[in-house]
Amino acid sequence: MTTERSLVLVKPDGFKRGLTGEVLRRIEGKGYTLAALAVVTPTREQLAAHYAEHEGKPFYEPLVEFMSSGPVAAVVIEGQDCVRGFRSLAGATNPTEAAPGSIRGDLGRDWGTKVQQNIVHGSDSADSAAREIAIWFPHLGA
Ligand code: YYY
Ligand code: MG
Repeated sequence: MTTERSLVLVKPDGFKRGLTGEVLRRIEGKGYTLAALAVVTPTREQLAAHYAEHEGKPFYEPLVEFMSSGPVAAVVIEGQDCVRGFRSLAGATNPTEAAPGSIRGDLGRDWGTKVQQNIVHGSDSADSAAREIAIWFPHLGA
């Protein structure tokens, strides 16, 4: 059994639409626990670190612009295989293609902008989770 942590963000679109509680309900309903929770308006520096792997891609600038446009809820979740498990709860990156039943499939859609406003971020590996948790919660140990 692998108990691990993942970093979840309720992005500015989800936060503004009042969907934070709905996302947390799904996380807790799945049996994951909340290890940390904060509301923050991301700085460009935080986003540059968080999205370093995407720097230089065509969607990078609009993504950083969108992500810094308002508050997000940053959440550290904990549970067995929760990195993969939350990615499954979140659904495919493009909300138009995300399966019904998933957060993005049920609640997101492509708003016709350059950035897919897809409600949530979830770490894609245990290594990414450790790196991202250090960005959003520097006081938490790995
Ligand atoms: O991990 P995930 O969020 O599902 O997707 P990534 O490939 O890591 O991309 C991060 C973020 O960038 C995505 O949630 C939306 C945005 N994005 C985009 O606007 N256009 C793309 N073609 C790919 C990603
Ligand atoms: Mg990703």
